[in-house]
Amino acid sequence: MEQLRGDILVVGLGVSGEAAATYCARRAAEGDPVRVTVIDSDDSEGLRKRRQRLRALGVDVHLGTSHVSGTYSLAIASPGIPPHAALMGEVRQAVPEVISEIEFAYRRSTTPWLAVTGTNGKTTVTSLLGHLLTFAGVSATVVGNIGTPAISAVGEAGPAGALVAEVSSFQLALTERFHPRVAVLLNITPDHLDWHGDIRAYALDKARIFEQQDADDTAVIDADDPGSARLIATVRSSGVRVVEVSTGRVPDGGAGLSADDMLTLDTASGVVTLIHRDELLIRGGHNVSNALAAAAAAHAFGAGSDSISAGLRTFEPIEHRLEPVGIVSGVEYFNDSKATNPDAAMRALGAFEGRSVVMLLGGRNKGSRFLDLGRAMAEAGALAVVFGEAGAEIADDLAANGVEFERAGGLADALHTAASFANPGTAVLLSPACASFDEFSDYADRGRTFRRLVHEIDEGRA
Ligand code: UMA
Repeated sequence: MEQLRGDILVVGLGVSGEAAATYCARRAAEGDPVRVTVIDSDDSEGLRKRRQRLRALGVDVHLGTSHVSGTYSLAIASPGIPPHAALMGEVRQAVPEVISEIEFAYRRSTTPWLAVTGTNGKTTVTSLLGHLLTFAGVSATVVGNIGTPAISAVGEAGPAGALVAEVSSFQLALTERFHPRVAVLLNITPDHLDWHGDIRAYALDKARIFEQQDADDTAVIDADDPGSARLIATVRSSGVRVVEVSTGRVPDGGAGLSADDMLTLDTASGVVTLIHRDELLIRGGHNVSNALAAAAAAHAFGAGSDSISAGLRTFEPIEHRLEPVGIVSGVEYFNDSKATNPDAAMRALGAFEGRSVVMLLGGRNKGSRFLDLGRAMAEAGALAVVFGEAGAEIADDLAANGVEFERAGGLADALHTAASFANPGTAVLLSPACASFDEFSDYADRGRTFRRLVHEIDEGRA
């Protein structure tokens, strides 16, 4: 790997900023001619702890300012900083090249990458893909938006390994050379409009996952979702092999569900039947589609069908995604805290067809409307408890669809309200359709709190 050179500015001291700065500092300690500075417009106790760790590595850290001073050749921007933030304006003025941490990690790595994006399902598909590759004997490291910054894994995956990255639209927006050998696009529905401005800009950033791909690469694209299906022709016309995914048919050369509900791959050497949809441990129609996408990506990377089938059979539900957290007095509770937009909440509701459901909806709105969700809830006969900052907006859209709901203050109040009227056999589903930041540090904090509160009800402590 060539030496890392120049004056680098890391913008934002979240987990990815700290990982990027640590990597640069380590390269400097190894003798690379590089200097690294970090800037963050906030100043909190958590950030000061990070500053302390970085200072010990010789990194210069500026907190509580959006003013960029000094000269830099490259800026590595954290995904959470929107393009319209004052800090980004300053950075663009002062630094000739601004890239994301994922782009930086890609430039510094020598292993092949597989990347997964989409509005919803990307964490599940990324973990499942990592699991399938591991079953196939590939030493796969799962990184990116899922939690572990890609740069901290660079150098750790051996020469025979692969990096499997969950990539968000924020991370893709600032890529240039990012070139995954296998790229997966699951769906594109409105989300993060406060960051991107509008759905068009959001979709263009998502499509950047295919930008550098060529005839040796594979693009796995969901053909059932109108937002992602729209890109199939364009990607195919650029010479990339496109593997379509559908739960309504088995596409030519693609991955699909057969008439007898078998997950099936149409490969160059014939049609391969994997497993029956009921053998999946992850529930709901959207997870059949997720499983097909992961299977297609693993196959494109060389995994055999037997190991793919075995991996599909053994993949367990992951934390905060339709995670069963307990049954109290016959009422079953599910933690789907990762559903931070209305489309994700609708998909979660779809996994409970034919069951009585109470949804806990609320948190901080990211610029969404909840009318489609309200319509789906009315059709399913689902009830709701709305809570948090967005509670009133959600209530209006549910009322417009005739959905019955109760109002609550925060999450704990919402849970207790739901528990007080849910009948045995009902599923109480935290699939909030909003971000968590009005009450929690992130969706995981919200999910853990929910789990704890359910256990407290179970133990009679609440
Ligand atoms: N900041 C500024 N100025 C600003 C705005 C922010 O200085 O104007 C600073 C903040 O004070 C903060 C830092 O920038 O210290 C922001 O860090 P960050 O939000 O980019 O967060 P990280 O901790 O680096 O985490 C990021 C991803 N966060 C986001 O995209 C918002 C994490 O995804 C990811 O797991 C992590 O990198 C490792 O790759 C989280 C997420 O919410 C889970 N993702 C969104 C989603 O899934 O919907 C896309």
